[in-house]
Amino acid sequence: MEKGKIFQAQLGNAQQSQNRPKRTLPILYPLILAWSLLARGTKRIWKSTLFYIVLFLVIFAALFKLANLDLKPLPKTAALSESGASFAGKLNVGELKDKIGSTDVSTLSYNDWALRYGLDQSNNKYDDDPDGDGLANYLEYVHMTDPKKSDTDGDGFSDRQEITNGYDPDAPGEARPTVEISIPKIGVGVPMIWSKSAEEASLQTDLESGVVLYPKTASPGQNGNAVISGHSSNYVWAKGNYNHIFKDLNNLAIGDTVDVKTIQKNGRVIAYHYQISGKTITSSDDQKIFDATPDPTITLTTCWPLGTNLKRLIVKADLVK
Ligand SMILES: [Ca+2]
Ligand SMILES: [Ca+2]
Ligand SMILES: [Ca+2]
Repeated sequence: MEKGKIFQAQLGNAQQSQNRPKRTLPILYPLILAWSLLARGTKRIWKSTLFYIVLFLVIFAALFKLANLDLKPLPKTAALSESGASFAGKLNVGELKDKIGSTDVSTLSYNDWALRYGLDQSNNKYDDDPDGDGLANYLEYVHMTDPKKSDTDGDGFSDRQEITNGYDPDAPGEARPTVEISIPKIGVGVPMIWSKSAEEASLQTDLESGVVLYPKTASPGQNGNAVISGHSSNYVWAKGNYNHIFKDLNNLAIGDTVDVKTIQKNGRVIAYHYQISGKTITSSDDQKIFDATPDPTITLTTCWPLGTNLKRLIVKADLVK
């Protein structure tokens, strides 16, 4: 081959390789280098500084990971179905999880908790109520209240009274747990505001910060009908970030889920799961939406049709037991 052609051929190869995209991740460079040194099979590589650096890094990473493993996490979340709290008979681990309605609560942490308060840890004590506050031990555990003290925060109201009425049992006074409502199907994730007044002006102010729970209706997770209202539309100049939060409520169907999370001051997060049981459209002054229910239910309401306040769209959901 002529010299000129060889040069052209080399140039061609060089251009080809320049055009090839470089896809190797920078993080892989030390590994590739170490591998290529190993592949040569020469004894020198065992003396190579690079090899020891890589070896050191691998051992360091493994030890770091091992040191940071949390082998016994104490779960802070629990799902709960509180209605029908009278259970009898001997219980085992599976039954405790069934009662709490969750698989993410370990019996280890229940036992740790029981130990802290000097409770009998045997399996048939979940339903005991040594402090007589009406709250079984497993519910005291769920709320992280004192199973041997009827009024954990010492504010004059028993743990059971506070929980039933939507107050934080482990924070004195009229403290409320923080509540978040999520409806995955329609992409809703919104704070729930404990409205103190059903006056229109007051409700409108509360609606600037989320959806509102009407006063004197049930608390989320507890027996009764919790009536929760949110905007489907509002004036373009209206304040707040939740002016269209319930615009897709009509897309919900029976069986869809509504999740309600209550967060207590002591860090305890309790998740209640509801399922849509019905949907209807009614007049804007229909008081039936406030009808009491014996079991824990939620009534979600919003103005309907979209862009008007002529009627009300009502979606009902029942607590999953
Ligand atoms: Ca109790
Ligand atoms: Ca108690
Ligand atoms: Ca109390």
